[in-house]
Amino acid sequence: MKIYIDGGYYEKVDAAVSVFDHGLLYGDGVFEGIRIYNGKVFKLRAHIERLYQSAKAIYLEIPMSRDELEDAVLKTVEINQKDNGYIRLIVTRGEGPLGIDPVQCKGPTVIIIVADIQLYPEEYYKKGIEIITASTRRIPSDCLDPRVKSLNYLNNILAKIEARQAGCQEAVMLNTQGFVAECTGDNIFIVKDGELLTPSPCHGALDGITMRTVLELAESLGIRIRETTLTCYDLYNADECFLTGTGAEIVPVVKIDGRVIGNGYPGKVTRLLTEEFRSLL
Ligand code: PXG
Repeated sequence: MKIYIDGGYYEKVDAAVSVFDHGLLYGDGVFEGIRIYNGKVFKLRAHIERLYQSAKAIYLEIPMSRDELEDAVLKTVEINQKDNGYIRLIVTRGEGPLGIDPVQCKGPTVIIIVADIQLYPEEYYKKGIEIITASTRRIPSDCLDPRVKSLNYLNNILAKIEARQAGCQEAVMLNTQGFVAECTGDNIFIVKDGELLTPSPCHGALDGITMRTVLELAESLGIRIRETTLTCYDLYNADECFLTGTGAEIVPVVKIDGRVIGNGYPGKVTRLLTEEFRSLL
């Protein structure tokens, strides 16, 4: 495995950043998770764009152009000879003094890791998964815009622990008003009366690239779509529910907080969108 750090390539054992890097000290940085399918990087430009927008929102200037970063990602994939896998692109504030003020940081650290992806077992896609609502809320958008994919995932991690303790893989996170935002690492959709509904970023969701892809697919299939306000009541009474994310792709949900969703099996719209999504890869 060859890891890119600031223009150089390092073996895993030698790939290191300073303990004074503000990414480590304060979670001060941004990242992307990207898939490689059959030798092709999926939606690379969209991920690069989101990374730059996250960085801009936190006053972090990435020390290379979008084209240069895209080339660096493609070169790292090529060097690692990965036809199917996962790319973690990270930009931290870089090394600086012990203190939150980033003014004396030397400059951002850019890291590209190409690795294997830990996939959900196929059974989850066939049968669907059970999820819970976490008591840990999503950080309100008036504190940190949910579209910033920052290195600080603490509240998502706390919600993930709640999911695990309940014997589930994922948890729904509500915003501080009690509306559904998303899951810990996935966006959430429901189907109700033939319409496809998902919370919008203004409710606390990351502007997911898989979410956008699914909305586009649905539109092209003539399915009515709406980014809207959802409550737990809406989830419990949905005809279908599924999650989307770079890691999960599209995973059906068949039980939420002990309530069976629809008939308890992955629904028709979910299966159709999954088929269409897989045909893109
Ligand atoms: N919400 C959150 C909070 C996320 O972190 C998504 C939604 C889905 O977005 P995309 O753009 O991927 O459709 C994410 C993405 C991991 C991992 O290692 C997590 C994500 C992506 C890739 C890997 O757990 N989260």
